Amino acid sequence: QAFFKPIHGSALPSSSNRRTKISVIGAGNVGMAIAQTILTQDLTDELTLVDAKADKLRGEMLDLQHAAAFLPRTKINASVDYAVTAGSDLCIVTAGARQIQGESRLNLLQRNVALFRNIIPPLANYSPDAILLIVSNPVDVLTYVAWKLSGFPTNRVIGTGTNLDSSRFRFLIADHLDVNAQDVQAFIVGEHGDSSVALWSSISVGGVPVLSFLEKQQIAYEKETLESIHKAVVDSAYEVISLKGYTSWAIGYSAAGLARSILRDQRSIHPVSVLAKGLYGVEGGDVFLSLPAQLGRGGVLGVTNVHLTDEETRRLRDSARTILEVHSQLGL
Ligand code: 6V0
Repeated sequence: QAFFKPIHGSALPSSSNRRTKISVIGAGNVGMAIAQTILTQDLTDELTLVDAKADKLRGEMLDLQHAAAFLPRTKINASVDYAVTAGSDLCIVTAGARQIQGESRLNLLQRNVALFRNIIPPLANYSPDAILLIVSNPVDVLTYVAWKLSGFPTNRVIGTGTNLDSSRFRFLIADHLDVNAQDVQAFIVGEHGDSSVALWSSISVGGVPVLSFLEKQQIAYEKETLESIHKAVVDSAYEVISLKGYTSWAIGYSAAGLARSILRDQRSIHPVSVLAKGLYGVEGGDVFLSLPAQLGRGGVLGVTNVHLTDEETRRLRDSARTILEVHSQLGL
């Protein structure tokens, strides 16, 4: 009962079976912002959503499907059953427990680790060749947990890490200099959160290294000014959450950009959470934190050898220590 008739002398060709599939786990504010950015940017042939709340999930799926006439063609599925994720190329995990009033961060983390025990093994089971992209917070610790629970090689387990912090950083520098944020190369590395490290020494705008340019022009800059920009980055998430209750659009674009680099083998460099042990002098155990990493179809292809000042190296190691302390509290 094909809708089309074959032209004379040929059979109807079946669709190409080289299809890409992305699964998004957690259809909350963040998961849906990621899903909608992926759809509008035409990044996949198939998009699958999983959440624990069946009604909300079906509502979100139908709402997206109803936009089909306005979007590139993408098959959209959803289920509470992980079987729906089978054969995914990329699984993006945004599921997370909400902090209960008065609950400690550690307790919230313990609940999220328990949640990951129900999420990661079935994902790994149904898509043994997938790349895992972890978004749920605290993202560095949970990326480590996902790596352990999946048994995947380190190149296929990535946390969104400071990709978003770096985008906020680039926005603030661009705003300060009145240039386009896309012309600002600047990285924040380390923990996604309070102990993140701004790499001031390697910032460039349109190929011009900013700090050495200012020094050559004998333009004085105050260390406090730089610190205040970094502080504004760290405070950004708290500010947005206090104003609208959650953050969603920027992490949506951030995660979709990573999905593009991975699935389209862009080999672009992003500050994302990777196993950092042995890199930049990070020692003391298996720790995931953000470093500028090259991403492609194989996942993490390598970590760039960016120059760090002694101070930046020291701060990065402190950031690693902060994350490792959490590991030890959790008994990981
Ligand atoms: P949300 O709106 O509460 O959504 C979480 C979703 O997870 C809900 O729909 C839940 O039903 C679902 N969920 C809970 N348990 C399960 C389970 N076992 N299986 C499947 N689904 C489940 O939260 P929101 O979307 O705002 O945030 C999600 C996570 O992203 C949080 O941990 C945030 O802290 C984190 N973010 C991380 C960012 C980053 O840069 N890494 C940025 C923003 C938010």
